[in-house]
Amino acid sequence: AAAKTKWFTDARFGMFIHWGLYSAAEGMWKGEPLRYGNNYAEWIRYRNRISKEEYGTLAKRFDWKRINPEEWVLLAKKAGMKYITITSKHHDGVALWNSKVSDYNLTKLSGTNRDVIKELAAACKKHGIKLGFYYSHWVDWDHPYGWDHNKELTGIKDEEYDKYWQEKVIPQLRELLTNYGDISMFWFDMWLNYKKTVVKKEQLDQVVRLIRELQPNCLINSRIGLPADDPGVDFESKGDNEFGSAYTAHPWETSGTIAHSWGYYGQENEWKSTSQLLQSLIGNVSLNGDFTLNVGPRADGSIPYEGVRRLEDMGKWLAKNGAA
Ligand code: FUL
Repeated sequence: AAAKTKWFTDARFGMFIHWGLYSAAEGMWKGEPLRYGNNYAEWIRYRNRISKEEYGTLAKRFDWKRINPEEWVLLAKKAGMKYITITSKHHDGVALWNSKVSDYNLTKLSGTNRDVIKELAAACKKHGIKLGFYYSHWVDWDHPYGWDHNKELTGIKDEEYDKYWQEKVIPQLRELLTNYGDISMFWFDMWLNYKKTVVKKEQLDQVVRLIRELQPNCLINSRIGLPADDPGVDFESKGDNEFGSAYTAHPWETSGTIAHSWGYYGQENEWKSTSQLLQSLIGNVSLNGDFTLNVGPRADGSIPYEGVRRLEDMGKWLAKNGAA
């Protein structure tokens, strides 16, 4: 296991990208700001109770002439990052790639022939950056039987939830593991103990088996919902912006934000300083951990200046100190 995770513990610094239909909403829906909750702009479909059809129209706001995933990769390189993890499907249920499993994907909704996941995979390969996928396996606000917080813990029947799992999760993961070259990691996202939800251990094990079979070198994070010492887990992911407090021998990371929201938020005003971000990175590294720092590009693919500036400054600091 140690050989498999060596690149990850050596990498130390990676880029998270939250990008999806929510990026086009910018944390505002029909003049109404994001409703009260965690203030995550990528949650707007759920928070503001947007219908499937209306939410889908956000795809028309994507500026395909401007969108260029290679720019994200070049920025990651400049910052001294070694891997990129992108939201292939967030809680909204929309696939960023041209998925045959569900037409509710960015390519089809935008009426473009572009597949950003394919383009990002090519750019990562070209520039020697590892590519990983965030995939919201547990929560899906789109599939009729996916986990939706309206239904909470008891509103979905076991058989229904398994239908979602078998007709969406498994086939979509298969697509991602088959059509995009080497995938360095899957970053799943579950924050309750699965035993308290409708999710079954067998379903999580099924996902692990599929990944092991199709891409044996692909790493799996603990937020799949299994304990950190389960054989299905290769590295531990801490909570959002939760940094290390003690030395841990096994591989682990913190994913964190430059401001507050992960997805692009037009009203964002909680930017952290470069020194604060560097301190988080150095702190984690001193405890054997990684830092996966998020950017939230706009619907035209551009990353806000505040983010670009901080990443460039971090890269300069790392280069000056011989760590890039
Ligand atoms: C959380 C999600 O709910 C957020 O939207 C974000 O993706 C973060 C990394 O994980 O649990």
